This record gives sequence, structure tokens and C-alpha cells, in this order.
Amino acid sequence: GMDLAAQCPYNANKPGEYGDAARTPQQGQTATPASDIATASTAVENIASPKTGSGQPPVGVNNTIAPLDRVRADSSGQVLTTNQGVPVANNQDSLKAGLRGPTLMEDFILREKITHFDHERIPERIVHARGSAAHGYFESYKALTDVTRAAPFAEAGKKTPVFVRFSTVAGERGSTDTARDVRGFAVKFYTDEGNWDLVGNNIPVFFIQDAMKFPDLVHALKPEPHNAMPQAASAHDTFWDFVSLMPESMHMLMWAMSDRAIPRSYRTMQGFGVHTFRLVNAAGESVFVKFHWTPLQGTHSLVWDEAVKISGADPDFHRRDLWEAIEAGEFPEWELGLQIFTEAQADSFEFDVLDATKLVPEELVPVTPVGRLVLNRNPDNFFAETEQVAFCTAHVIPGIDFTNDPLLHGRIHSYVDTQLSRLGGPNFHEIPINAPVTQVHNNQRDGMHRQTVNRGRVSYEPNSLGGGCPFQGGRMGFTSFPQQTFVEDKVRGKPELFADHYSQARLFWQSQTPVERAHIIGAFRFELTRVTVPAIRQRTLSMLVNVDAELANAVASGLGMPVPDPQPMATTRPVPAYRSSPGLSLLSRPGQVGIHARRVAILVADGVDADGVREIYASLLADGAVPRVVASRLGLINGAGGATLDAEITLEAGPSVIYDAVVIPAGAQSALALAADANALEFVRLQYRHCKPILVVDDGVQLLVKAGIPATLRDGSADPGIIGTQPVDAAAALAAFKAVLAEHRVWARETDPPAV
Ligand code: HDE
Repeated sequence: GMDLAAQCPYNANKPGEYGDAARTPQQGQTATPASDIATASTAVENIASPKTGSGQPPVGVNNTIAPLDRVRADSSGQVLTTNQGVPVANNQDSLKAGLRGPTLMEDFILREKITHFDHERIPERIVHARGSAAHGYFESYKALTDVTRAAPFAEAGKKTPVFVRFSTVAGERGSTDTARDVRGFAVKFYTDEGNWDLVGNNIPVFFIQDAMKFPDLVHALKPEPHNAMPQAASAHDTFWDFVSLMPESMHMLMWAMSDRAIPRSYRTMQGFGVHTFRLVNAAGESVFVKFHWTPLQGTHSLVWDEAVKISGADPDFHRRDLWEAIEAGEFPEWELGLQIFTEAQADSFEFDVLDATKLVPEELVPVTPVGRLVLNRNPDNFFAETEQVAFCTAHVIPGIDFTNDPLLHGRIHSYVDTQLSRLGGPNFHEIPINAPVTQVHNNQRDGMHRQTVNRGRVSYEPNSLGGGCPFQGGRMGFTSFPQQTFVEDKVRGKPELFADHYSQARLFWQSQTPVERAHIIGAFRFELTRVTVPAIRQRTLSMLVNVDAELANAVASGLGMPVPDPQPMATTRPVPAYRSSPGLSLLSRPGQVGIHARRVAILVADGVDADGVREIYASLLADGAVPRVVASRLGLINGAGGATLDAEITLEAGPSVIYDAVVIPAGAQSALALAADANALEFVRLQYRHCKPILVVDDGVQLLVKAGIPATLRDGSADPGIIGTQPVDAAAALAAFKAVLAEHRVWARETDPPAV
């Protein structure tokens, strides 16, 4: 059989969990020697950490990991205690007045246990409740001191520890990962000048321009208040009612209806800071900046039918993907790119850079790569780290500053405020995952759950009793950029340029490939089909008319509705006439990065060419892919000629949608046995429908024939994604299969409605 032990997840960054050290009893929390704590607080890279395992310097240990050791607990070899550290003799039975008598009030052990349990849950995030996170580092390619004094960019090769949380927006904490939704991309940099949170999304623009509308947007998006439906979906009346009355959302809707909203993986999404921020250098000079994260894994998405089915097959699809990739040492990476421009340049743009529904086209300001982000360690505890992490747009450091984007200004308030109820008070910065690696010194005191033991009697400034400490940093500290402000009347309103709601929506549409356009049409059709009020459908169509006639026609025809008149424009100014910006298309982004972490199913039954399977398996594994032997049942498979295989998962537990590609090995008996199992027929049909590469060896082709899979495309040409239907050189066929797998999908095969 397969050597499964060799594929067991092993992450060198967590030796304590999976290495030899896992067998050695660990210290419990209270047993931490004081010397340990002192070492941890010096927080330099590569400190040997006795509590993460063997005591050898763990690969990739970073500043956030070492201080967290102070609070890591590992119970191996330890006696069970109460929260007061009292050893517990019996954890099975409550204390009773006789074996059949009532439970006694004095059972403090039972009461402590139940009381703690009763309070295990905290409020979930009002948006972005569902998420997954990982530790890693940011490494600057070069010094950016000419434009910013921000610590992470101080010198070439400088590494700053980070914690990154990805999320969906609409769904509740337990909702499915593959909902059609925007994804959060929040990065906490633990810099040597305090924490900087870049709280972004996987889409570079937003639905609304002003924080005033955010509660309305979220109320419209979330499950409807009377019946709490639908979960994790925008396809319902209240959402489309709201956005069709808010034409400023049109640009974002185009992105949200594109394949960006159904990523293949968190690892294959771009990230964006969205707002225009400021960089400020040591001389106090400032430029504007937009932040871009580009995945080195390529930019790939699911197809909608697949996303829907994955919701049932594996609602943790993205969480699992991120976790498994990191455990397997396939550390995901993103390149940070900056669009840097001056205030004078911004004044010349045909849009307002303070308007978060607009992006700065790359043709106007190129994206300059400045560093890379690597995620190399999974959290030890989901609640302590991923749930309790508090990202706040107010968390900036010297060198990073805000602009007057009215959406950003609302966020600067909101994120700190929401943590007060979510994490229960003003000391959430002391929760280990939120604590900076720099020391905190100020005169803030007390409050719920205070951890710090502040010494001395001075908690005010100025003081003489404490020698004036802690003292103001002056120019060393954060100084707001002295942006010139003009005295104007107080007003509730927007600049005129904010009223152009369609130019960039059209730019986005025009930049998409035909395949991506078809998917956008399909997404609007699906969402508006779920809308029950015809007037809302019609109003949305009237917005689409302003974007593009072909788009509006196609969506209207899918809904069986006539194309309405265009919605009146909010602006009378001439609007910019953009052509296209290829970088806005996922499919035209370079993404040839091999087949790392791609999941490949190998379908087998008795009579299969077991040696052939073993070779293909080893070759895929060697290239970083994740092959799996899939069969009708678990256990031993008797291959042709006496060789055997172990089935790793069944067709029922590992259905088509969770694999990126399928291999049908040689063996007529095996192919025919599989063809008798409807799960196998459905498997290959869905692989075909979802445009996935299919490697078929020799007589294995009988499974494709029985499943009714056409060997040619509609135009009669050979399907470039079905490889090896003829007896060809096995090595050449496998190489061709890998090449198609690296491309991810065979779009030429796609039809609407699906042909198979
Ligand atoms: Fe958020 N958003 N947001 N948002 N947001 C939250 O903060 C808010 C916006 C984003 O992984 C909340 O801690 C307002 C834009 C991410 O923990 C809350 C406005 C962008 C996350 C909040 C916006 C985002 C949040 C809920 C409009 C992309 C998850 C829990 C003025 C640039 C962070 C929390 C994580 C979370 C408010 C708009 C991204 C309520 C008021 C634009 C990635 O504070």
C-alpha cells in the first residue's frame, strides 16, 4: 500500500506538535520558570523555545511566536487541576449526598467547570465572523526610507512578524467557506514601533463611499430580520433592494459578481488596502499610496456550481486548504506592491482618490513590488488567536497615515469600538495575540480583565515623582501629517467626482476575458433569480444598462425580462472613457506557478494498474501536489498482476468538487467496476463540467465513455484537458496533464447551460 506515514502533516515550525518532541511530556502553564518569561520578552528571532518542543531553534520562529510562549499551555504528562491549580481527583462524577442522592451545592469543582463552560462563547464579529488565520512574516525587498519611516520598510531583508486573518463577510461564524462573497484580508504587523493593521479585502473597491451607509449596507446584506434567511448569501431581496437604490455600489457589484467572490483558496486571492493611505518619511514629506497583495500561488477561482456543491461536501474548504498547505510546508506567499503617487498627481485624476468605490488603474500608476508576506505557522488555538485577534484601522505606526476618505474615517472609529463589546472591555490589547512586541508604557489603568501589573504610584503625566516617565517621544513618536485644511462650512455631502458611478464599472467589464464575462452574467442572473420582487430586478437591470448593453441584455434574457431604460445618471459631467486594464482580469494575470497544493484524485477499483498508480502518485507528490487514491470503499484494492493499493478515501467522502483534477489509471476491469458506481460516473462528469484536467491511461477510457464524456469540443477539435486517450508515452502524458493542471481549468470546454 501507499506509505501514508510519509505524508502525515509535519510542519517544522511546530516541532512540539508533530515532531519527536510530541512524545516528550511538556511543561504546564504554571510551571514556566521566570527565566523563560524574561527570554521571551527580548523577542528576537531564533530564540530556542523550550515550550514549542525539543528546545532546538524552530525553523521560522518569530517575534510573535516567542512572546506567545509565555501563555502557551501543553498538558502532556500533567495532572488535571481546577482554575486555581488544585489537583482534581475525579473528573467523572459530581459530589452527591449518597450515590442516588442530590448533587451538593458545595461541589466547587463541578460549579467552576460548568460556569466556565456557560461563558465559553463571545459575540461573533458583526461582519467577517467566519475566518481563518496564520502566523508568518513580512520581508522588505529594499529600504523605502525615501517615502516612509514605517519600521517594516526600514532596510532590505528586514523581517516583521505578522498574523493574517482571511474571512468571508456576510455569513455567521459557522457558515460555509465557499459562499459568493467578498473576502477579508487583514494583516497585523508586529513592528518595532508598535502594531500596524492593514485591514483589507480581496477586492480593491467598496460598495459605499461614506461610513454613514455601512450599517444600512450590512443590514441589507445579512439574513433578513424576520426569518433569518438566507445564510451567507447576497442573493435575496433586501440586499438588491438596497444596492439598486445606491448606484455608487455598481463598480463593487461588478467585482462581487465576478469569480473574485468565489476564490479557489485564500492562497490564490489578491488583497487590497482599498483606501488611499499616506506614507510619510523622516523628513515629514508625504505621498499617497494604495496597497496590493499578489499571491505567488497564482489567482484562481472556483466555478459557481462547484462552490455550491463544496458547501455541502466540505464547508471548511478554505480553512482546511490554508491549514493543510501550511502543515505540509507549502507556505503561501504574497508580494506587496505599492501604487505611490503625489497629491498633485491625484488632483489630475478623473476620479477622486478619497472615493473608495474607485481604484487607481495600473496604467495610471504602476504597482511597485516592495516585499513579500510568508505564512508559515498555523495557530495553536483557534479561539485564543484567530477569534480573539482584533484588527483596527486605527492601528497605524509612524510613517503610515490616513487620508480624508470618509469611509476610512468611520472605520478608524468602528474597529476599536466593536472590540469593546466583542472582547469585553478596554484591555483587549493585552490579549496575547493583540499585544505588540514592543513594550507598552502609558498611564492608562485598570478596567475589566486587566493583566498588566503597573508598578509605582504615578499614573499621570506630567509628574515629578516618577522622574517624568513615561515621557513623550516628540519627533520619535507618531506625528500626524500636517495636511493643510481649508476652512469651509460644515456640510453633509460629497465632492462632485464621487457622483460618477459607472465609468470604472465599465472599465472592469471591458477588462474581463470572455470566460469571466460569462461568469459575471451568470452571477447576476443567479442572484436576481433569487430576488422575488420584480421591481428590484428591473431597477438592477437599469443600472447594468449604464455599464454595458451586452451585459444588461444577457442578464435580462436570463431573467425573461425586457431591458429597461437606463437609470438616470447622478452626474452631468463628462465621465472618463476607459478602455481596459488587463490587470483587473484574474485570468490574464500571470499565474504559472506549478501544481503546488493542487488536489488530484486517482480513481481506482480492483483490477487497476497498481504500479502505474504508484508512479503517477509519486510524481505528483514530488511536484508538491496532493494526490489521493479514491475508491468505492476503503481498504485493499487488488490491482492487476497481484500488486495492491490502499484506498485513502471513498467517492462518497471525497467527491469530485474537492479535487482540482482526476486521473483514471489503466485497467479495463477497474474502469468498468467504477462505471457501475453512480458516484464514480458523477465524479468524472463533474470534473468535466467544472473544466478540470482529466488524465486517462489506456483502457481506463472506458469510464469516460460510460459517463458520456465527449472527447472533442463543440467545434470538433480535441479537448485539450483530456490527456492520454490514445496509448501515448506515459511520461509525456503525465507532463501534459501537469501543464494543464498548472493552468487550472480548461475553459474552452465550458458551455452555458452545461453540456454534461
Ligand atoms: Fe470592516 N469591519 N468596516 N471593512 N472589516 C469589521 O471589525 C466597518 C470595510 C474588514 O479579520 C468589524 O473587528 C465599517 C472596508 C475586514 O478580524 C467592524 C466600514 C474593508 C474585517 C467593521 C467597514 C473592510 C472587518 C467587525 C465602513 C476593506 C475583518 C469585527 C465604514 C478595506 C477583520 C471587527 C478580522 C471587520 C466596520 C468597511 C475590511 C464592525 C464601519 C472598506 C477584513 O468594526
